[in-house]
Amino acid sequence: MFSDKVKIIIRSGKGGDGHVSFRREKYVPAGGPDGGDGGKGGDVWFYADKNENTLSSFRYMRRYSAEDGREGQGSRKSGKSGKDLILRVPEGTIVRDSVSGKIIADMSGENQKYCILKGGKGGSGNMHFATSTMQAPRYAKPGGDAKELEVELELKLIADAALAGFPSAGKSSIISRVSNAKPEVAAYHFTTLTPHLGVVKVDEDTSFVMADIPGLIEGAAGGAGLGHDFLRHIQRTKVLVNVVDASGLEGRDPVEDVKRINEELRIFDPVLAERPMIIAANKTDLLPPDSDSIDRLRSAFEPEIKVYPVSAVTGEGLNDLIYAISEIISGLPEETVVYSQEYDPEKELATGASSFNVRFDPRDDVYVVEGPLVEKMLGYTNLESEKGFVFFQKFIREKGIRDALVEAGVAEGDTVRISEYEFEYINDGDEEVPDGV
Ligand SMILES: Nc1nc2c(ncn2[C@@H]2O[C@H](COP(=O)(O)OP(=O)(O)OP(=O)(O)O)[C@@H](O)[C@H]2O)c(=O)[nH]1
Ligand SMILES: [Mg+2]
Repeated sequence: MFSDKVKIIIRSGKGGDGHVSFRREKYVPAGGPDGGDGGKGGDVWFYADKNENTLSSFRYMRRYSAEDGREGQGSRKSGKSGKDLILRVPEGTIVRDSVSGKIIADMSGENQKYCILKGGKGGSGNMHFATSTMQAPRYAKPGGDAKELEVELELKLIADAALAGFPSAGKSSIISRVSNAKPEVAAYHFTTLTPHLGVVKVDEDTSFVMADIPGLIEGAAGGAGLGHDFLRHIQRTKVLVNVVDASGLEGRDPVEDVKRINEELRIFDPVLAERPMIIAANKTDLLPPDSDSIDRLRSAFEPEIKVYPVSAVTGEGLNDLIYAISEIISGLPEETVVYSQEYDPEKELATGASSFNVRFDPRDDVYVVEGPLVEKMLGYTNLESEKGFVFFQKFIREKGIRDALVEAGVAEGDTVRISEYEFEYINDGDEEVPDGV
């Protein structure tokens, strides 16, 4: 199985909490605050890696987390920062927000490294909060939140030329002769299951990247065979090489084969029909002396599409083919298409932090309030203390959570669940609760 599209969940590290402590020294009864800062949470990065060819390494695990920052310590010691998480992806990988499908980063061109999720900031320890009136602050800042996001990775290979053709036309045989790629070659259809990239050296200073993709069959553009996923890869290639078995040994007609492949390309993306193309008429070593295959191909497609008779077995004609491809590439503009960002996780998730959701759960007969806003509040509020509870009530009212509960149909005496806490809903009117925090 080849995976050129995977969904994973990534999470940056939470910032370490600031620490509350006081200096202890002999003969000093009450030392000053000396709680250190929490460490920063680790970031999540994507690196474009030339040695990676597929996304298959992401198939085994769904969740990828950077390390959390550690809590600060006494004696003004900072907590350790969490380790960054670096995810290596093949060049040409597009990272999308999986919900909206919007592009976060295209790991192509100049974009070789991208920090996709920043770790939470470390919280300040209580050593920072001593003032002339508050000499023994029992308060330290909690670390910044971790961020979590589901992303979809999609690989679009970046190759200059792609070999397209029916199964067993000899695509893998050709690429393994002319480049450093060594895909499997065999006499059965669909030998190649994943795209292979190879570097073709034309001369001392010229080379290009060639892609061997799994065989296409009729209906590939509509999802038949293995082809559909791989057609995506050739959208970015500059030159298409239509590889055809010119010997017609399997009882096929080479002219028809070329037409069918072209038709699949066109259906998949009409732009592909405009791409420069050449035909590699392969297996010439098997041609009977009186064969008219090459002539028929030429008269059907030249001069628009040039035909190159080759044999991947004897090597005949391969040099001419390589020069022809190289010539076309050198006449084309250099730049790779790099998609621009449509979704900035930093911004989107920051606004997400103020969100909450209210729903009625009929199974337990409770109203559930959930989301980063309440989770965060509960993280720094002690509901067991009176002050904490007063703050909580005020928060519920001011952030519109009570209104949302009312809208969802809550009535006096109903149960409301927030995280692991359950409360009885009491309509406390709109009277001001004294600001106790
Ligand atoms: N005689 C001869 N046989 C060839 C030539 N090129 C390929 N073959 C044979 O044709 C068969 C298929 O070759 P592959 O290179 O695996 O074909 P492919 O197009 O990559 O096939 P898929 O990966 O299944 O799409 C193998 O048995 C090859 O040895 C050639 O030029 N001459
Ligand atoms: Mg193959």
